[in-house]
Amino acid sequence: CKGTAKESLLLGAASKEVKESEDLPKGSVDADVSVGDITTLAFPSISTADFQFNNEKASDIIVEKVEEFVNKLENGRLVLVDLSHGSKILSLVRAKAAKRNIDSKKFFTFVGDITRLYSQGGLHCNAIANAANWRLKPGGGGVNAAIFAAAGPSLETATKERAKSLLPGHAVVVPLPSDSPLYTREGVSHVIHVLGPNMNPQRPNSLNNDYTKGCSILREAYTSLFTGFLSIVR
Ligand code: AR6
Repeated sequence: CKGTAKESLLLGAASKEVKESEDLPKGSVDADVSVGDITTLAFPSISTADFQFNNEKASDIIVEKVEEFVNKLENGRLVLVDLSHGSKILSLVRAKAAKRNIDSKKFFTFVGDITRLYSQGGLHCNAIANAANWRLKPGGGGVNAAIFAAAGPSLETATKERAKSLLPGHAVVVPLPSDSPLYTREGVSHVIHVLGPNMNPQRPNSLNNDYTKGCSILREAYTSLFTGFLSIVR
């Protein structure tokens, strides 16, 4: 899925090298950024911050689901993102992915703000995933607050046209209106909202530490997310 003419212009004008970090696996420098013909999904680790899901278990599920889906992407790649170089989930996933047969050009981790991956990190992502709340509302905290704030009010309107709420484990793909700063500045054409399992007793529908249910819902969440991304790529 090639970028639009507008995106290509944006990419051509602002093309820059990827800042390789010591955190990035070998090969991620090939995560050359400005390639319009590679479709990229950037996603945060669903449920592991505000929703308090166990990092070890979440990292197993991320690697399992990436391995299942990555080869279905002919010309696409998946990038797990977090804000800090000290991110526990990124290092767990990197270590576990390295032991599996996963192409490091098609899956890698990246440190940066998911709403600024192109303008600050030089990484062009066509789609970004949001760890949403069930009402699909702006605010709250974490990545949800950041994505809605960066996208501007048109994301809320576009989201409402697609879905009013989400069940845990489900995702909804929302095309981003072309007036959104995430589109014009970052080249993001789709936001995929996904609702993960909640282990935080202060938030709605807490699973009260039931990791049998929790793991099953988290698997379902990544399946819905990656299936949604595949529907854009095809
Ligand atoms: N860029 C990249 N990664 C981020 C960013 C960012 N701007 N902000 C947070 N992360 P969370 P959850 C990482 O809490 O656990 C919200 O209030 C973060 O470090 O956003 O699924 C919603 O409204 C972590 O690795 O999502 C829901 O109610 C990951 O993103 C609830 O939180 C997910 O952290 C969802 O909680």
